Amino acid sequence: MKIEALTLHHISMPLVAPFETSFGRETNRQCVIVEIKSEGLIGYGECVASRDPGYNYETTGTSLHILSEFIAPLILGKDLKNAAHFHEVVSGIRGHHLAKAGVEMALWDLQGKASGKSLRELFGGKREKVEVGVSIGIQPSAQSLVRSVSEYIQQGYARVKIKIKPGRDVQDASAVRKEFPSLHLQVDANSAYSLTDVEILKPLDELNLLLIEQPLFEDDIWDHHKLQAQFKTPICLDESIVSPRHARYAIEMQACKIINIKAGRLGGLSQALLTHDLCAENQIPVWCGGMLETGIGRASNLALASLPNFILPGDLSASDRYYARDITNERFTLNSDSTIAVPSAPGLGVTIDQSALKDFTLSKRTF
Ligand code: OSB
Ligand code: MG
Repeated sequence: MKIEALTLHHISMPLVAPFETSFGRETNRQCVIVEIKSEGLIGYGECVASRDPGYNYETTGTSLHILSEFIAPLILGKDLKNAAHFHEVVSGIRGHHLAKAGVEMALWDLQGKASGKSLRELFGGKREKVEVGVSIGIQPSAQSLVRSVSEYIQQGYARVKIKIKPGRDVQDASAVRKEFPSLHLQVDANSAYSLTDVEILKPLDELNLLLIEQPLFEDDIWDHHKLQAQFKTPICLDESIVSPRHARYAIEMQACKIINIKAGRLGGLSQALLTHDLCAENQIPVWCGGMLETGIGRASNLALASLPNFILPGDLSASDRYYARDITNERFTLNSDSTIAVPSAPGLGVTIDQSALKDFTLSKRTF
């Protein structure tokens, strides 16, 4: 695939409701849409870095810098063997996985369009629809959280994740569990605790949770091992697993029993596929994480989640849970069995609403 032009769209989209985590609150979600021209086709990708360095060190600003100054010169005018080849081409750039993954997604979209195959087919995914859940941010009170959970259950979500932080953990989770005794429920701390907080977190172990996601530092694996040894509830790592190699460390250290897969965090879809396979070989179930994606990233996540070792429901909700207006013409809807259909058209299987993209654009640059 000959890379003829690269366009970066820095966008900001209003969320239907603010999303609050232990690291901050987002009302408008920023990201970078990557557009690549190759041999008469256009591929799109989504770089999921947000405005602030709260989830990890990357931001829309750092990704625009890395994409413009370092990645664009490495690929423009080049003839790449395929989408996965990109990972080798940029291997000299340390880190910046979210920036790299945005480009790789656009290349997979192109590879699919050129071969007439959907991403699901390219990945060898078996499912035509995937089980999904909803990730609910921190609410003003435990009471309003219970109300919010109840609304999502009514909409058909069969699995709920709630965000926790110090001071808003056991009480919130207990309130939800009390109201919904058999709900598939999990919590995500986004690295808000340290090992000295074990006593605070311990009551969570009695709430029959599916998993506890990333309680400790974003670059830690060893302390998670120590924590997992004290909990019967599976610990699931998100932030800490930044490559297939880190997944291997975590598995060898018995730091977790479940891994959250995000192509962005891992450095691209090729690395997400490798991580999926490694986890499958080691009987570690995985599920697809989310980063409040637009229809572009959501299509990519759905294709990924169609692979067999995606055993738990993903953080992949319907478009209307995030955005009143999206940048894809296609909107994803929830089926009554808490699933969403995997796109089947070539590539990502979505088309761009150009006027929406334009309306949400803060800046645009073509190389
Ligand atoms: O930790 O999973 C996370 C959103 C932004 C950054 C980090 C996370 C999240 C979510 C939202 O939990 C998941 C979704 O896209 O629905
Ligand atoms: Mg998480």
